[in-house]
Amino acid sequence: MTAVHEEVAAALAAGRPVVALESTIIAHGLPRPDNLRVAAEIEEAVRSEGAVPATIAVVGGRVRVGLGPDELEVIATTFDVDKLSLRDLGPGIASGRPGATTVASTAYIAARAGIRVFATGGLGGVHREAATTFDESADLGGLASTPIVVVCAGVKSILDVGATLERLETLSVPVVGYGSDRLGGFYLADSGHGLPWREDDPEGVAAIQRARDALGLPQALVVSNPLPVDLQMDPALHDRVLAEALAAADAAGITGKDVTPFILGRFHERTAGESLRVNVDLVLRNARLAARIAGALAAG
Ligand code: PSU
Ligand code: MN
Repeated sequence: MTAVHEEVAAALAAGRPVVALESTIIAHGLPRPDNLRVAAEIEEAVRSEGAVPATIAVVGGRVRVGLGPDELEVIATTFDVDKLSLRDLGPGIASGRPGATTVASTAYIAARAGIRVFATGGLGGVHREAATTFDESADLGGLASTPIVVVCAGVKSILDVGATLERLETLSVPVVGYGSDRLGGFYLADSGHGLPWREDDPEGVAAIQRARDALGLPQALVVSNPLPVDLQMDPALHDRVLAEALAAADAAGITGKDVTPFILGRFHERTAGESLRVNVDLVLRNARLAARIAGALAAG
């Protein structure tokens, strides 16, 4: 059922650092045709810091932990790749169709394979209209039940970030700011929310995860790696496009798992390449930091 790529298997067996990467960002979060090139760049960013990348997806009826170039291409270029969160994994595998894994399902598969660190872009969470739609990402439940370090640029700024932080607190998911006391704002440097814990080097994060492991705590450790201000999207552009995208999603009756890809797609259409540039910058930064944290964990 699960096929671990031989380079990943060898690294895990030898205790060398491995970083899991998700595939929904490739299939549904980034525009084509850039997504295939970016997927390779994310893997290269992990390698540049001395770790082995393990991009996770469902291809050919099997869960793949580490993709070859052909499998990466299937995920990046196939029309209508399924978006598989945790509840979709069973049907998605049984269908035989290619499927991209979200934060929740990637984390689950990675942890089961023995991978300790995972890099993504921005976390899913509580949507802005959740009080009436009940739309909360399954990422929250996944993070509550999967022991792995998740490096992100905060919560996606299209969400209700404050409500998401409250839910993470309720679910006992720790959020640590890397080099900052503030939660990253995904496309923006600062979400406007402070964090209770901060670390300034990979060893500090590794020490936290070792302490958690020793206690058998089942949740993920979220590491917020905010973009520096000079790399963020222009906040005025962000707010304008977001308001327009939320209204468009509402008018088009978009619901369920289509909401996030729709709004991110709208950003890619309406910011003249700026959302792509920012999304790539933040995910490459997260991949490099994740590799350094995996290195620190492997060293200890
Ligand atoms: N980060 C990005 N782009 C993305 C995602 C994260 O920079 O597309 C994906 C992740 O796979 C995450 C998903 O799990 O968006 C959340 O979708 P939803 O809100 O439907 O749970
Ligand atoms: Mn949702």
